[in-house]
Amino acid sequence: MFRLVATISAIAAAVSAHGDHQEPIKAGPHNNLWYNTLPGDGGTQADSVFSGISTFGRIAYSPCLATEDVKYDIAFIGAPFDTGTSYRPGARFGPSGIRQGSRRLNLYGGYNVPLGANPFNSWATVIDCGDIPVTSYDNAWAIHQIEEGHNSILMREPMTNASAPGPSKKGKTLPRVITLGGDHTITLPLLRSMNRAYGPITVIHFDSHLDTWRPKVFGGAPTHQASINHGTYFWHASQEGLLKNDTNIHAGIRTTLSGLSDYENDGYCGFQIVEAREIDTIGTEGIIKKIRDRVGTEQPVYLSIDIDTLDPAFAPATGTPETGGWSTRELRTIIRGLEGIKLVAADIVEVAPAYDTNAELTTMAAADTLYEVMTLMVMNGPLSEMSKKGVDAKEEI
Ligand SMILES: [Mn+2]
Repeated sequence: MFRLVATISAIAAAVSAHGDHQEPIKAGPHNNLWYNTLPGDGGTQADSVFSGISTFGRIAYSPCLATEDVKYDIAFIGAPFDTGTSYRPGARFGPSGIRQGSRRLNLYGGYNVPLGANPFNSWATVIDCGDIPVTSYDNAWAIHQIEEGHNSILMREPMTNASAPGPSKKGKTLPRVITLGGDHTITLPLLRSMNRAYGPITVIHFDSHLDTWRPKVFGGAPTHQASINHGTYFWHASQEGLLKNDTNIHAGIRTTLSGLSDYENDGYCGFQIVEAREIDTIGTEGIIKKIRDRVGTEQPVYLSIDIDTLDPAFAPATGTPETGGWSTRELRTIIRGLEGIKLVAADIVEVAPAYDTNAELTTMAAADTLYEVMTLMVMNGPLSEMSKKGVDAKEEI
């Protein structure tokens, strides 16, 4: 009995001691729980990293599509759509899976050692806007919903330097948007939205597949709607003039083809190809150089990442896995090599958590990859300042 009392006293003393160092929680449903007065577990004051509702990296949630009152510099938004998939469905659960996989990102504060910056503690206001409501019964309507939802978030005044000129078509500074897919079809409505803001845009595309297939080749196009899917969306984007001519590049490609004409068609769509196996000869540095040489640092760039860029050993939970891919370490290194490129928006797609390991390999890889992307965006400063920064970065190479 004495030992029990002594233990309780010790706990009470420890809680009291911690309480001396910690601001009391002022609001929230858990504010009366003594253990939430304990300091420093990396989460919000009301929750630890392993409790509470998931947002990307445990950043603040705001239902941006329901209100225009909230301001941000970088917004995460989910597009839970997977009815354009040719093989394994399930990417509609990608946004919630990636958020779950991202919980521990800022447990120790979130400082990115190789890039020397902290995307969770910077000039930028970063929030999670939740998901765009997407119907699973009508692809045409879903694609329309994704374009309009994305555009609503993209076209607002950012928190920082809202009145300064920026790189949009109208010369404005806009916030950046990172979209959590969703199968890769979503990139078509996202590029339509980007086109309304920036005009034709340069794309860096990480994938094991080309995704420029002509609809007759991929899926057979029995109807117009069937012609728009996760293997053809870049063909449509090219036809619609959404891609800036001959400045786009794929990296990580290793798919089988209907024939070499697929590569010719890819060139017509405005892409250069970096094969996954090139890493064996030119390494990550060689791949980074090819991408940088292709897109430069002067123009706005859209970044689209299919998680199947990674080998299925590292990311098994995806729609169309291809062996022979890069490791998570290699992809993260290559993405960090894009420092100084004007990333104005990004997506990560084809994360289908139902096929993941119990250890959350794929959702964790997606979250960590986006951590590199958001760090690059923060390092570039507000879009109003990107021109100067971009030139500086180019000179350093
Ligand atoms: Mn793919």
